[in-house]
Amino acid sequence: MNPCINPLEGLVENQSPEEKKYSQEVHKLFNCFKSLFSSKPDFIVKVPGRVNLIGEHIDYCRYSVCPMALEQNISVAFKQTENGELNIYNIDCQKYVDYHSTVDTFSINLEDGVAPQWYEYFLCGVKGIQDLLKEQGDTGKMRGVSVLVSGTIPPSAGLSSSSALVCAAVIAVALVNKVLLSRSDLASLSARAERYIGTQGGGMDQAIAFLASPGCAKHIEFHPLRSQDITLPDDAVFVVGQSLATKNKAQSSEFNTRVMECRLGAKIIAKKKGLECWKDVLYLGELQAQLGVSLEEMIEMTESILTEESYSKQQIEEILEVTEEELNSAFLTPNTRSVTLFKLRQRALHVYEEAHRVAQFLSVCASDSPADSKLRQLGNLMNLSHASLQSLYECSHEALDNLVECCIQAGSYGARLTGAGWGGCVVALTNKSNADSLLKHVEEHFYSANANFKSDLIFKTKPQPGAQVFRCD
Ligand code: ADP
Ligand code: NG1
Ligand code: MG
Repeated sequence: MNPCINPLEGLVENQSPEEKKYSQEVHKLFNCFKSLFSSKPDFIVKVPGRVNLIGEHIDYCRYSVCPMALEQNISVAFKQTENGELNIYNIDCQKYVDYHSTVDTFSINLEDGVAPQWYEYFLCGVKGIQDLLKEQGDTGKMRGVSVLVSGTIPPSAGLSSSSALVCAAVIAVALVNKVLLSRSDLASLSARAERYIGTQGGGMDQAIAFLASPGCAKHIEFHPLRSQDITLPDDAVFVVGQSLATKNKAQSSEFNTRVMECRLGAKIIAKKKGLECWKDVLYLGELQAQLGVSLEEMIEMTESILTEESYSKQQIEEILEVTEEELNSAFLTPNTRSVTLFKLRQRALHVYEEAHRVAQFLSVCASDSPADSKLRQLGNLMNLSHASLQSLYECSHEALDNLVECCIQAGSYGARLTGAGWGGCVVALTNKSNADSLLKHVEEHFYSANANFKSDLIFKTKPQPGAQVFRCD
């Protein structure tokens, strides 16, 4: 059983230098909150960003993933309000405008092709707790919050700034409403809540935000949500670098199109294999479980059943024996209804092969091979993952490919895009003795041509704990 978020965990004395560094951030946020609201916050919550080592675009197919939590985080100072008021401010008020509403009147307004407002990610968390209170038959008035948000996760860079913000909102609204949930339940609720922003994510980001442990990566499985420490080779160092291309996932339909392609591929294979429940099958992982076969067999089946390069909407309607209206309303999201061509084989092959790579990654970590051989095998799996995201899943970006290549030139065992892609970050595996020279090489060869180098563009990861709550006495 995972411990509950403990609101009584105070700002401790005798902190390590690392904690003191954070403590300065906390004090800055605390003081800004005091001057903004003329009273101190009740709590400050800190939620980490994450990097996924392997297992990309498979969480929403119910396959497991291997993320770790980062030092970069979203921190939110907050206090309960009277009359259900919501006052949402950002410390970077030049970039992020404030928002005022109430728990009864707020709304999340999604518009095709337009990035959501930043505070709408916070509102997703409010809505998540509101749904829970309704489900529980709570008829009392929901309490509101005044919040001040600050963040160090580069936004739209695949390190999960959006989920850190949603999870922080869930914690804040849960605490002022005296809702006590386990970390696993908070993660699942936050994953559902973030879907109000329009993206149909699988839950990896919210899971690691709550279930991370310091010093290690986690193997996260879904349905039901479970997590286990991954013992990485002692000498392994994971480096994360920004490609400098960004992508807001809720602005375009690409992320959801991938989710729908996986869903439609699963349904078609299920129907062609004669599964009675084919109409209910939503996930490629669920399909494998229903058929009771290995990942290798799923790969062969995908190749023999999904033979077309791409499928038109009409072809899919004919195969599934549904009308366009049924396809739109029962299977597709609002922002994927106008998609005309779906690449079902390529997406399903990526998913089954990537799920297989996750299993191989874990078995290499658990093996007693010599350290250097382990690093080579893990690096190779990361390279294969990137190649698959590039060619089968088509979610890479020229800047990501160049940065991956640059890391390999710098002696990395392997490198890949991390997070959803189409921009964002790369994660590269190296060893302790090569790590600094890799950073220098990438600074000189990638960033010198692209940007004024700042040391936070590329960094060695130090896995952090999951969400923490500090009480402000
Ligand atoms: P990511 O890969 O970082 O999760 P998304 O596109 O999913 O990228 O979400 C990025 C969005 O999250 C930003 O456009 C912004 O609206 C919101 N966001 C991220 N960080 C902050 C922050 N520090 N303050 C306010 N909003 C933020
Ligand atoms: P980012 O990189 O945060 O947009 C997204 C999804 C994850 C997962 C990865 C790809 C959300 C909130 N996050 O992450 O669930 O599918 O892409 O592996 O939708
Ligand atoms: Mg995101």
